[in-house]
Amino acid sequence: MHAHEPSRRRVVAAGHRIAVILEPPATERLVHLAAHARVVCGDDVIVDGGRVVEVLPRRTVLARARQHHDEVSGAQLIAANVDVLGVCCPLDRPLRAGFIERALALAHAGGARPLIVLTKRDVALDLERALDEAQAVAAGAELIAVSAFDHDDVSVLQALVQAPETLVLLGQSGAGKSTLANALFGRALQSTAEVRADDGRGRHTTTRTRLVPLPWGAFLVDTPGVRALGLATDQGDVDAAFPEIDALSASCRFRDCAHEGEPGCAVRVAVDEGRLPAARLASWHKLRAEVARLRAKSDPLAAAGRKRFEKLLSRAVKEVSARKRPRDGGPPTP
Ligand SMILES: Nc1nc2c(ncn2[C@@H]2O[C@H](COP(=O)(O)OP(=O)(O)O)[C@@H](O)[C@H]2O)c(=O)[nH]1
Ligand SMILES: [Mg+2]
Ligand SMILES: [Zn+2]
Repeated sequence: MHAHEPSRRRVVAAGHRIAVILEPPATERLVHLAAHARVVCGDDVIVDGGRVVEVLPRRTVLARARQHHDEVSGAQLIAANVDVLGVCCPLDRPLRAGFIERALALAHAGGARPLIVLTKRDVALDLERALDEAQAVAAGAELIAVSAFDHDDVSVLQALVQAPETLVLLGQSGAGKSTLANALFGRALQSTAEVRADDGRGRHTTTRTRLVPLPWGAFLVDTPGVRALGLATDQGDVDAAFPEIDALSASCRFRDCAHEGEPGCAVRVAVDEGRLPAARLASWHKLRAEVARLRAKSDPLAAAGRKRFEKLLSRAVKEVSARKRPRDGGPPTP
């Protein structure tokens, strides 16, 4: 056995200069991060001698626009390598189609596969109606209705997240995320307490977002921070969440038609003829305006879209990999 052999590990939680990694078969270990290394929950990393020496390329990211005094100041990474974005909408209250549309744009921006999960099926106000309304905005995303207390329902969800895929559940408070997470986990998850550690220079904590291994080999990102998820997308991501509007706009007279009353607007015609719900177009306008506003505030993510975002991410990755590995087990290179 070589104690210092570099090994590939998954990050459970990360903080300033420390991270918790999964250590097979079933333990966790604290490792050090270089000073400016940006590592998040779900990252795949190379660990050597008790420190993270490389962050492997991220397949997907879950990010939100960082808000500071009402100003957008960049993208905040919440988790990496999330495969399935579970968009939770409770059936015990009216469906919020706008939330689904927003989440779909977010999924497209980060690369995760959206899965619409209508929760609390057992106490649904009007299941058929909710299914119809959700289907109307699903934009091709998979859609299921579940009760967290029904074993068969939970199995359906489980089958949609195959090992070693990673699931995150998004939704408003009370949507049933925790109850569903516990059902998937098989027992009550511990509350997402911060990990505190002392690296010899002071105390450090990780974020409350944590990666939880699920019994069948898949993973769950358990996070409290997705309730007020800002829109971290670009116009193309919004269009991806509204494929029928995107398709109609090909027939608009102007290539850059904003569907705001321009002559020859095929989208307006579709609304007038009842082929496109007016609320759908209103949502599209709202999200497009929001993205444009972010762009105006020169948010680095919204400003140049996904390409620029990926550039920022790869820079973050290089920051880590470029650091020289100390030969001993000393503190991380500053
Ligand atoms: N009837 C029913 N109640 C549920 C279900 N899932 C969650 N709840 C209840 O809804 C409330 C909020 O659930 P919780 O998981 O805490 O929501 P969260 O805020 O999204 O984590 C709790 O009282 C749960 O017991 C379900 O499938 N059926
Ligand atoms: Mg909860
Ligand atoms: Zn138009």
